[in-house]
Amino acid sequence: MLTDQDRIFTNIYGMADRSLKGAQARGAWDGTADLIKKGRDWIIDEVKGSGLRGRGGAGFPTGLKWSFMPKESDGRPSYLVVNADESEPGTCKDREIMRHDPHLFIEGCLVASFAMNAHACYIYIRGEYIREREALQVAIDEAYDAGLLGKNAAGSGWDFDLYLHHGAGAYICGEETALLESLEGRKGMPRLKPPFPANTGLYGAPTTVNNVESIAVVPTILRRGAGWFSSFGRENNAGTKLFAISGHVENPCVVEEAMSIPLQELLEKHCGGVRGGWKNLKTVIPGGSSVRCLPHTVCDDAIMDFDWLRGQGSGLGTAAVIVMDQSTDIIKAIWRLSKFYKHESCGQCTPCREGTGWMMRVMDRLVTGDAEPEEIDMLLDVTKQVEGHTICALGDAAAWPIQGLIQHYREEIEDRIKAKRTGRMGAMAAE
Ligand code: L3W
Ligand code: SF4
Repeated sequence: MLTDQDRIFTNIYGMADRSLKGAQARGAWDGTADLIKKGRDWIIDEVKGSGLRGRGGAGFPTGLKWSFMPKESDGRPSYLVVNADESEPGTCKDREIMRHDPHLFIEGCLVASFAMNAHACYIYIRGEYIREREALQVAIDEAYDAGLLGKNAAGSGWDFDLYLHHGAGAYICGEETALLESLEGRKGMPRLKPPFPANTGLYGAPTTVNNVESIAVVPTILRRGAGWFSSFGRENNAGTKLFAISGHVENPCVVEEAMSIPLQELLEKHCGGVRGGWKNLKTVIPGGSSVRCLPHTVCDDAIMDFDWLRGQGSGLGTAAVIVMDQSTDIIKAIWRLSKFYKHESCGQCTPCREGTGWMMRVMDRLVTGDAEPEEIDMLLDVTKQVEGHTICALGDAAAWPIQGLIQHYREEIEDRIKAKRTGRMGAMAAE
């Protein structure tokens, strides 16, 4: 269990002063130059040793990703790009960092950029986050005025500039290569990987794209030590983590907890539990909408980390925990996600462009019970044709929630089709 002293984000609810002065009083920008003077290898080794895995959805080891960046310049600049496009349904954790604890994040941008030999960092923030970008810009301006950014940033000897770029509201721009396209001024469409951004990223130069939370935790990891961070959670699932809990709980919230906390403990300790009690729980989507749901029977033992949830065919994703109680029409809930993915598909690859439309149209019929029973297996088959056959992960993201629905709630779908048919036949007999 995490105590208040263990929390990295001390102003997540905006109760304290978020200005530079307030942030410094809570420990931000403490000894930044000393951290930088310990050198690149030390920083990357500490991040590797901490076990930090990317907080944006994929859970890729952060230190390893940084080590893909070239150590020496080949004439091209290196860039850090921070993905602040936070668009995954249910996800609102980075928003709290940017509006209430922006200085920890900005300090992280400097330290991480130095470790990757980058003199410039771009933060790509989603268009709808208007108040957040205002708060962040105020903090960036404060940091420049105080000499923490710019030439000889924070007295470290490293020249560093930080730019805030506003997105325009497309989910796909949260995919790292679509984000880079958008940053370069083109339509946000994912690129084929490889090459990975570490090799050919922004403007063709070596680039690392990291999530806001991944970057914001780094200064504290360096100050308190890799061993401190890795003491939370299970092996390979280390650290503290922001969870965004929404849906049918008494008090939805964003909270920093230890990784690997049991789901029931997370909900009962911080959210007042499931509306109507634990037995009233129907399902949980544990990692933003792009993963398979967990039925109640699995939720009883659920551990909130990358490996446990993957073992159940689901995932931690962005750790946006969407809770649904027994009153939920689960078919309709997943149909709504299908509609979302169809709308957000960029359309450049056929399985996703056509598949998301197919899936949504069958889901339309499942919701009303107007489908033929054999369409359930046909829909499952379509999800398999989409999964793993697309340029980016949006295709998988559209397929997995439907697979979870059919895996865990097939009976409910069949009952609805049966009820509709019986009703139809009853009406025909009455005629
Ligand atoms: C160099 C290699 N770099 C991998 C890098 C790669 C990327 C990271 C992870 O995200 C997830 C999906 C959803 N050499 C490398 C390499 N990298 N191999 O590591 O890469 P990857 O391909 O595993 O994932 P991804 O395409 O970056 C897909 C989740 O993201 N998702 C979440 C969306 C979240 C939001 C939000 O609101 N925060 O939008 C959406 O699909 O779960 O697992 O940097 O370059 N050999
Ligand atoms: Fe675009 Fe979908 Fe293909 Fe991704 S999977 S590149 S969103 S069409």
